[in-house]
Amino acid sequence: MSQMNTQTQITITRLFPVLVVALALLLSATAYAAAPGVSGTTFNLTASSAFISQPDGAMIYSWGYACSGGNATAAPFGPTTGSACGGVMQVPGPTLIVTEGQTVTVTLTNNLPPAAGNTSILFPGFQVTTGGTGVAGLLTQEAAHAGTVTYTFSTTGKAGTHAYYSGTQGDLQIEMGMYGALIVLPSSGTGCPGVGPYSLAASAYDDVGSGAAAKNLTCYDREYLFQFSEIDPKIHRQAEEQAGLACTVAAGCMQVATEPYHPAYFMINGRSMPDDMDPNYAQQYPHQPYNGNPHMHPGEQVLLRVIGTGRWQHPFHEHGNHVRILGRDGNLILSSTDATKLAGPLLFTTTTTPGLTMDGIFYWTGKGLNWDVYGHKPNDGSTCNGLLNGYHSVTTDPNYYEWCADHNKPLEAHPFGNVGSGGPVTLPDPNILADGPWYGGSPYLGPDATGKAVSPSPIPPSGTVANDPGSEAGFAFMWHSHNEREITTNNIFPGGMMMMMLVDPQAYTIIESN
Ligand SMILES: [Cu+2]
Repeated sequence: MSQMNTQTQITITRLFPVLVVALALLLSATAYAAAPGVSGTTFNLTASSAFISQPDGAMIYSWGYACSGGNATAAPFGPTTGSACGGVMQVPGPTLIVTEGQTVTVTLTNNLPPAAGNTSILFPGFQVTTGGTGVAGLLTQEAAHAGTVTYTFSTTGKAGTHAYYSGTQGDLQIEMGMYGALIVLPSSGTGCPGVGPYSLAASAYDDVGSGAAAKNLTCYDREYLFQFSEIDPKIHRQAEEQAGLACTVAAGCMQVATEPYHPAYFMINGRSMPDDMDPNYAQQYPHQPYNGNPHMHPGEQVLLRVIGTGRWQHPFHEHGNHVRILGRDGNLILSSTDATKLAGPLLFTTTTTPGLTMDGIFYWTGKGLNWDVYGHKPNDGSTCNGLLNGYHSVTTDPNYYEWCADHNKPLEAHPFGNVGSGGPVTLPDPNILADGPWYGGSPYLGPDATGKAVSPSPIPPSGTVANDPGSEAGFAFMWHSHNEREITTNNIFPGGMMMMMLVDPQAYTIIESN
């Protein structure tokens, strides 16, 4: 894809259960999107096999982790049926959400086929003890077939996003799906509430400094976790064919060639596009519960937690803006006392090497685009009260956080006249547009954007799609790997490592659980 800002007005109408909408409205004052996962301090993970699905219909034999037991609970939201810790193998493994300062215990049970041999988990960056459990392995204590091993570590000073993955035969076991994320929430992120135009809900790291000088530079409104990985189906097929071999050897009895490496599936949180746009815990992906479906309102601070898993670099590009990096591998790179480190570097692509994690902030406001993205025209009665450093400050208005310097600069008026009469936006002929109802034909953001796209043949025709405030009509920014081999599914474009960041108007309530 080009590196231009591709702004496409889309109109999506979704039906949500009334209860879910009502609940979201109830919680909207304080709710923010957090990564789905399981919280607690004690986790029971079981390594086991299952088939995960791909958009081309392939079912890929994989290994992963299931969590079980009553110790961990879903946070902040779980599946619509059953438990987020219901003993079902998943790829990626359960996202473990803990609070800094806690001591975490993870007990791993090895229910992989005997032919797979031993398995283990590494928690890079942590001082792990095993208390003599398990059997000795190359990198850590391992669980033999049907056996267990227990890992214990302190999270003191470890706020941020961390990876976990198999420490045994990594070229095979990580490829097969044995990886996941550990999110350590900070214990002293006190500087956030009330800061900025939105009531920033949380922080990725602790305050920097102390007392009156304490500052938090990592506050955010919304939070998304993306784990990038790939699959070479030939490796998985070999493992599947040998899974039934009788074996009592620690190293396993499989002969699987992991080179040469020719991955065909490229995934975000275990799913390829378009499956990654379906809801979290969607029933059609029982072993791939997490999606890649970010949403935001203009002006919100969106925390991206990014982990490179698998073997390739994943130069992921977030269209719409650069990502401001806060930390890598759970190490904060900001300082409130060093003026050169108040903000992190802006990355065009959040390129992850295998095992690398990043925390960064994505921000989008429409500032400086030189047109009024809300479609206001002079004398139409709309207002822009720029008390917030130039942004419209009335939180209940649909154009909350509009950049006031661009207020009343509609595309129709500036500089070419009406869009439909040869302005800068050329509307496609509705007769040749297969997905007409998906394309609003409007360069405007907002619940009544369709009506503002004045043209002889607006798409869809003005008035035929009711963009009421409850329906979704926003800007879609394609987020995708810039290794464009990775935006295919089994050699078919488009697919793979791709998703849409939907910038929704203020009037649209973002459903956090989706
Ligand atoms: Cu692109």
